[in-house]
Amino acid sequence: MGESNYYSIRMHASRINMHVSGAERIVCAQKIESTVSELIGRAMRKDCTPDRVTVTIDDLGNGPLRTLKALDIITVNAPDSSEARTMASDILQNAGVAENAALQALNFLSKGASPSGENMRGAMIIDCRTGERLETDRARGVRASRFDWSDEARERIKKELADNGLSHFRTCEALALATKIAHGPGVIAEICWSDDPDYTAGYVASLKTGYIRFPFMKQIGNKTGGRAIFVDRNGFDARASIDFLQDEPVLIDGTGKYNECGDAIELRRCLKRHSGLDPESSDCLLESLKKT
Ligand code: WAQ
Ligand code: MG
Repeated sequence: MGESNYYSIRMHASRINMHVSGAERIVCAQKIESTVSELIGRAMRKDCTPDRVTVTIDDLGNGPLRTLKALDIITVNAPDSSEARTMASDILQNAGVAENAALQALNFLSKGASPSGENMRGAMIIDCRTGERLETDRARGVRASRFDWSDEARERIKKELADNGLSHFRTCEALALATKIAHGPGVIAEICWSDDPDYTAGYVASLKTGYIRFPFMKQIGNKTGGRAIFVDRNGFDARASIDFLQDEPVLIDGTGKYNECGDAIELRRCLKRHSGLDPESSDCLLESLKKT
């Protein structure tokens, strides 16, 4: 393993063949050992002690690593999950998803998107016009992998989030994941909420809107969650897109801005104004929010 290389380190913990926790990092050679022990610590700290923990270390070679700036964040303070999901659907439509496709995704996510009615391990891939599911394995879906914050960007985002009352590790991780997914070839938008019954937050993300989080995307105690990635099949190369999501290493080395939005009326006004703006500008939604 060469000195100047980056390494992908992935941890997976299970109990009786059931997933308990997982995490991944991209680090330089000097940080391999400390990162491995940090990830093992995280695997063992769970209230549900795993009976198997695997750690995989892959040399990513010494080629240049793709770097990305994190999406901007907007917290929308919708009071409950039904309002949050309605607003999420509006945002998806603003990002280019057909109403029917957005509703299909919400429907699958609410009832458990795997054929058994359980949660999937990864994400659904959904045609943004027709709502068709395109992933070949409907239980596993597609898992985005090989992304991480640079040390500096991680410190900055952690502080920015903590200053706004968001200190749960999930927010930081989901933002990194959503940033990678949003940059996927053919990707239009993503929607997600956690399968953890104690974690009610979810988000809609796209290059156009940034990361729009809702503190209450489901009711507390609800064990159903998942992810849907909407793609535009015009000129779409499914292989290239899935290869990017699963395999291309990405380091997030820049942070975006943070803002809050009070209610549906404010968000609608802002989305309406926004739909006339340059779709290539990733922070224009945030900008138009400041003007409301
Ligand atoms: N790639 C694709 N899909 C995934 C991945 C992945 N790497 N990891 C999880 N999923 C899917 C899978 O279906 C899970 O059931 C579902 O997503 C939820 O995963 O405060 O914690 O790890 O702003 O439970 C969002 C809000 C939290 C964070 C998301 O997801 C915030 C979360 P979880
Ligand atoms: Mg989970």
